[in-house]
Amino acid sequence: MKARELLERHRDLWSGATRHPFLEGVRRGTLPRKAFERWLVQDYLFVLEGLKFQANLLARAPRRDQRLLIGGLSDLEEELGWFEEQAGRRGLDLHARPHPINAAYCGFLARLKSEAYAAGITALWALERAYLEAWRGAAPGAPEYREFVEHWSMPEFEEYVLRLEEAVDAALGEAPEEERARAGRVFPEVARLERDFWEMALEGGEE
Ligand code: MP5
Repeated sequence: MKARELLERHRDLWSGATRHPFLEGVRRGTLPRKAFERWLVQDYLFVLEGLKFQANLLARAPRRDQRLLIGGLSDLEEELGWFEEQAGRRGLDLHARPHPINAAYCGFLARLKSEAYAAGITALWALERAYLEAWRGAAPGAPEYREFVEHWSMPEFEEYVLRLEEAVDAALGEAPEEERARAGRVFPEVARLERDFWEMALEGGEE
């Protein structure tokens, strides 16, 4: 099994994760400001958890993936600073409670810390690839959101996602059958959680 096959196998779910009215609103500039702000605050909390998840993955990574994951971690830390700046500009408080949908996604990542590396690297690739496709689909984006579209559409980010895909293929290539199967189930879970995350941002529910 290769990473690409997972994309093909779950095409409908993947489409739900990467195309959403939230993103259409970003593209056209019709997204309610509240929805964007909700997404911004919740995504900051998600990235904070993502940093811990990735640090744990690095600790277990084969030698060949260490540089890639260290680079990713360093970018993530910078991204947190960028979120803080963006939130400050908009007067948003980042000390919010995670929305239940966000908490579910973070819980899923936390549980992967005690699973095989192949499952973890598959999840990381899937969630980064989801953002690459989602934000690229919103390009060029309304002026007020353009910086965000560009952030996850940069060629450097695409390159990172491609390197992660190679890491997934290598990990799947050497994992025992049971771990490969688990990685195969992790992929659609990420796709569902990504779709739910957009839904949460757009629909809100409890703050
Ligand atoms: C990413 C993200 C991409 N920020 N938020 C969600 C819900 N999924 C994926 O991760 P990164 O580390 O910000 O590129």
